[in-house]
Amino acid sequence: MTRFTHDIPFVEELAPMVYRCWQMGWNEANGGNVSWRLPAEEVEAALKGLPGAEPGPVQPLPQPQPTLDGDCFLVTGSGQFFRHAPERPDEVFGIVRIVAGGTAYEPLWGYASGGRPTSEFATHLVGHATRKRVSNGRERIILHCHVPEFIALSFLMPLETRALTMALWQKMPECIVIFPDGVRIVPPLLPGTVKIAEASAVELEKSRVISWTHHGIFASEATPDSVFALVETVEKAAAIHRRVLSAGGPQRGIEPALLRELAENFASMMVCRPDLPDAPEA
Ligand code: 2HA
Ligand code: ZN
Repeated sequence: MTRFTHDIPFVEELAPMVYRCWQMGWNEANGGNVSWRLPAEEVEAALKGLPGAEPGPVQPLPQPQPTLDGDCFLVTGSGQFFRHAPERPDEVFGIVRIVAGGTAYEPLWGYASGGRPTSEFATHLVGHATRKRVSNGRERIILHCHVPEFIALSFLMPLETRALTMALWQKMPECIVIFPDGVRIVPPLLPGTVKIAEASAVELEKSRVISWTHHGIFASEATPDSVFALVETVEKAAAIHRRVLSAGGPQRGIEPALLRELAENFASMMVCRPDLPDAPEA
């Protein structure tokens, strides 16, 4: 396989991951979006002297994000296809800087066909503001995908954070280690609105992974690789759970006692302690 290369190292790293999301069946047509918070100095160094790297007109943001002022983001464009990322990276992606105290953004590179950031940009920014604070700056990338098995569960299960989290944890031992913060549910809301952004921010206070009911997953992590792995693991557990439901429903699940042991043994690999039911009194 020929390796994808690009003058901007962040584009070189992200475009193959985005293409892989399409291959996985997670991002059909223009479905889904991704945004990556980048170190401003590294963006400046990468764009220096690059053709097409001209700051564009400053655009207002619907929700001010003062804690992101000065931050740069590599973001997929509105209406762009994940499938086209390696072929037309300068159309699929753009780089923007948050300016004016977090009330506006300035395009720095990309969106070559005259585009602009994804329609979900406001939600990505509120998500970044929340997760940057909660993770002390560790998390930098947010990925939104239309993952089919995970979406299917929003038609098959009660819309309850606890029930969904337990169902997924109880399907594979890795799950509680990889997403000990669980999966939190956002009710069905219109995509691209301030309302979904605000509802998402509430749930992102407590978890890196949220379910947009009947729509998809929205997940935050440190790197393209780690956010892909997080989504991949949740979707795998959702697939197992959906198969079990399709076969008549579970006869059993991984027991809470085993989940507690997993949480103890792998504590050093986990982002937090999982919220598990207490062990029964001996
Ligand atoms: O089409 O996925 O949520 C982009 C989207 C909106
Ligand atoms: Zn979507």
